[in-house]
Amino acid sequence: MRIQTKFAVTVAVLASLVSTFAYAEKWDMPLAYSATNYHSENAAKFAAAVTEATGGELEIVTHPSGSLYKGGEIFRAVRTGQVPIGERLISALGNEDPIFEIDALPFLATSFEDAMKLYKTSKPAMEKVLDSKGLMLLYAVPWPPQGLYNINPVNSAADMKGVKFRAYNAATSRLAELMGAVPTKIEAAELSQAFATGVAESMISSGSTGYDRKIWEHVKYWYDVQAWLPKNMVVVNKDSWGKLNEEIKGVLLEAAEKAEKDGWAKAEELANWYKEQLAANGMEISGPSDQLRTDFMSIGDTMTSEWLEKAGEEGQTVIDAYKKM
Ligand code: PCA
Repeated sequence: MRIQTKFAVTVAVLASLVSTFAYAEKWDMPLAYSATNYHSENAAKFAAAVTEATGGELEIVTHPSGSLYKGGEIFRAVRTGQVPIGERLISALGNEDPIFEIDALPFLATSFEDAMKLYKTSKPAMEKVLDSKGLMLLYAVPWPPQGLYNINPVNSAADMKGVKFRAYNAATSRLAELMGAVPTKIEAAELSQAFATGVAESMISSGSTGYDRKIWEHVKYWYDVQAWLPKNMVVVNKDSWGKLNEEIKGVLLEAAEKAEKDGWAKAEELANWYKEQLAANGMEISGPSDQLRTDFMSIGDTMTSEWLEKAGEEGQTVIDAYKKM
């Protein structure tokens, strides 16, 4: 009897091991931004929560700083199934579909509250496009408001003529062009080097990225233009998703919901802190002059009408829904 019991226990243990091995799955999750950035830390917590709640049946491992795939490669890597999951800046995906560029339209949504409204109203359209590409949205988290970094003081758009401007998507390239600056696309991970070597002299970005890259070593001025709050999103490949059992899917969705909530709270909590850090490290932080603001507003109008031409009725419908909210 005792021997039989022992045997039964052994069989049960072996069976559970086998099932663990059968379902154990490792997901690599590429991220473009530095490990200490709150987006990456939030993703790492999300990954750890999933790994823990599934008892390792699904282990998610994050790869920050573009170490596995660079920012510009991540979306395609997930779409083509090279990796099951990854994080990408939404507004950089205009080539995939114009709807993604709604996320960086100057002065459409300039506060966290409005950014959330824009997220809610643009989400169904984004999800439809993602679905058609074999992807699913898990969560999205904003960057703090975007301001203008420059090595010299800027009082109007005219001061930007000929300035080497680091762009992170098509919208920031276009903005540079409309100011008469010269845009170059550079990943956040390569920013310090670009500024150190003079390849870039200016950019529009959050206090967060300036802080991460110790931008004060090269740049003196930051103007708090509050032009927009772009978001990163985490997407998953639908084939990879389809292979998970229902329990694990539930764990992932729950962890994603928490990551989204925590990420928004963190971004808002840190927004002012980042500005303080820029100032504490010797940068001059101020609002834009009236002229600069007026110039940016008019550039924003141009960019919005250009975008509406591309995004058509569907784009207009989202903007209308956002404005009504
Ligand atoms: N930082 C990212 C995108 C937006 C932001 O605030 C970057 O500069 O690449």
